[in-house]
Amino acid sequence: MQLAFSETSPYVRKVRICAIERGLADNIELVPTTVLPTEKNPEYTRDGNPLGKIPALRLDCGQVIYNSGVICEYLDSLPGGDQLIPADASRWAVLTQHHLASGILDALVALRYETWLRPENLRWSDWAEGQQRKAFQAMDWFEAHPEMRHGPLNLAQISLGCALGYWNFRFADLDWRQYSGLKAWYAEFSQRPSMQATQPPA
Ligand SMILES: N[C@@H](CCC(=O)N[C@@H](CS)C(=O)NCC(=O)O)C(=O)O
Repeated sequence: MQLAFSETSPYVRKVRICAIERGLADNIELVPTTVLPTEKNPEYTRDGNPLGKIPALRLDCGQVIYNSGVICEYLDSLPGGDQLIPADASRWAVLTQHHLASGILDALVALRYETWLRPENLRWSDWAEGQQRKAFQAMDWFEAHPEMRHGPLNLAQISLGCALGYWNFRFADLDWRQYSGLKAWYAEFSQRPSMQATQPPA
């Protein structure tokens, strides 16, 4: 399998962590892929994801699947280590929490584009503040629900770890350390070998 990849993408990181945790990483070749919402990558939009977003996973049969959550579900369907998406009644909670943590990423990635890519004279501070607010609202929920951080490793925890890692990577000055439960959890979670092996560049 081939994964369209960038070291800085937190969505790619989520997929890589799932692959490592399920013992599948050796089956995946990482293909460096440059994407930006303001520029077309003709080869990748033709042969990979027409939306021009990473990650996308090319299966050995040639089929391409994209969206990090869909790819993680696919990896979880393959024979490997413990399932990251439970099959029992907790499945829907885990998938919903995964979506919430991915929503932090969506807000932070949008904020990153707004503050780094968009020309200064076109920026809209209300919109940027709205994205920050969404991220903090989701953090409020995670802080108030410590039970999701315990128990067997699952996709929601991985997604939350990637969100906090991206937050530190791109927005070190936007402090989230007031969330003492999340801070303590992340200090431990970020030591997992799969998190260490997929850290964004310094
Ligand atoms: N919902 C998508 C989001 C993927 C995404 O936005 N990836 C960013 C890189 S971190 C990207 O491809 N940006 C390029 C663009 O938006 O055109 C997923 O979960 O895979």
